[in-house]
Amino acid sequence: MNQRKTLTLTVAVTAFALSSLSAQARDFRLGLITPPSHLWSTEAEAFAETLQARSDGEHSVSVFPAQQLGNEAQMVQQLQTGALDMAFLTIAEISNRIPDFGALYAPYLVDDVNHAASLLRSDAAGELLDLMPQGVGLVGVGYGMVGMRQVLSRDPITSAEDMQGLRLRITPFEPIRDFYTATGAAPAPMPLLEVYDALANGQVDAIDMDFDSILILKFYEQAENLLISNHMMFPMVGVVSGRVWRELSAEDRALIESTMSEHLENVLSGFEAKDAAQEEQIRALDINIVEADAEFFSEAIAEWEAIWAPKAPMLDTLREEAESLRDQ
Ligand code: 3HB
Repeated sequence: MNQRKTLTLTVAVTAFALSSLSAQARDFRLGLITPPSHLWSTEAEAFAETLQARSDGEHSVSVFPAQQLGNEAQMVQQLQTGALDMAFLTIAEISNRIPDFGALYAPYLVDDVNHAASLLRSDAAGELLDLMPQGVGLVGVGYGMVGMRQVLSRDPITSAEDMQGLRLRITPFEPIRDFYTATGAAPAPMPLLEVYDALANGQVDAIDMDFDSILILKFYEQAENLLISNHMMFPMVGVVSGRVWRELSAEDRALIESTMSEHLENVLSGFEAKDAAQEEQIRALDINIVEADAEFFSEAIAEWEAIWAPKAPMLDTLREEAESLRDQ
C-alpha cells in the first residue's frame, strides 16, 4: 500500500472511531463524601439531571454520596485509573498531592463566604486548576465550597491557651493539621461522617467544622461551645478523570464542562445565600458562643506561614487577588 492510501485509511478509521465515540452513550459515575442532604450532593443530582436533558437522554450520571465509593483518597485513585468518572472533592486530598493548593487554606486569607466565593471565581484560583491534569491526573472543572471553618468544642475556648492539648477533629489534610498543631492542639484527622460518633463517645474534645454541617449533622447535640473564628475557607472542586476525559469527544467535553460549572456556581452562590441565616440559626441554639479573629491565633498563623509560604508559591498570587477583591 502506498503512503497516501495508508494515510487515507488512517484518517477514515480515526474519523469512524471519533464518530462512534461521540455517539457513545455513557452512564457516568460521580462520587462524593457528603450526606444526601448536603448542598454538594443535591447539586450533584441536579447536574446529573441537566446533563441528561442537555444530551437528549444520551448521557446519564449516577451519583454516589456519603462516601459510598470510598473516602476521598480512594476516590482519587479510582479517578486516576478511570474506574470512577467524576467527583466533587474537598481540596483537602488535592492539597496533599499538589502543595500549591494548600495556599487556599491560609488562615484569614478571606474574610467571609462572599470573599471566599469571589476568590474562587478569580483567575488566580483558576491557575491552580490548571495544575491538576499534570499533578494528579484529574481535570478540575471548577470550584464549589462550604462556609467558613469554626471550632465546636465540649469545653469553652476563650483564649489561645485553651487550645493546648485539645484533641481536635480535622478533615484529613496537611495545611489544617499544621494550623492546629501550631495552636498547641492535637489534631485528629477523621472523615466527616465519623465525626458525630467520635464526639459522642469522647474520642475528640472539639471539631473543626462549618455552620452548615454543624446544623445538618447536629454536632451541637454533642458539644455546646462554639468559637466563631471564620479562620479558613473550605473549597470544593468538581473533577473529571483525566483518562475518561481523553476518551470524550470535544462536544461532550464542552457539554460536561459548561453543565458542571453551572452547578458548581450554584454551590458557591448557595452558600453565599444561606450563610447569614445559618449563623442566625446557630446563634439561636442553646450553646455558648465566643468570637475569635486573626489576632486570637496570631502565633499559630505565623508558624503556619513559615511552613506553607515556601511550599505553596501560589500563596502570594492568591493574597494579592484577595486583597484586590477587598478593595472592590
Ligand atoms: C469536613 O469537615 O470534612 C467537611 C465538611 C463539609 C463538607 C465536606 C467535608 O461540609
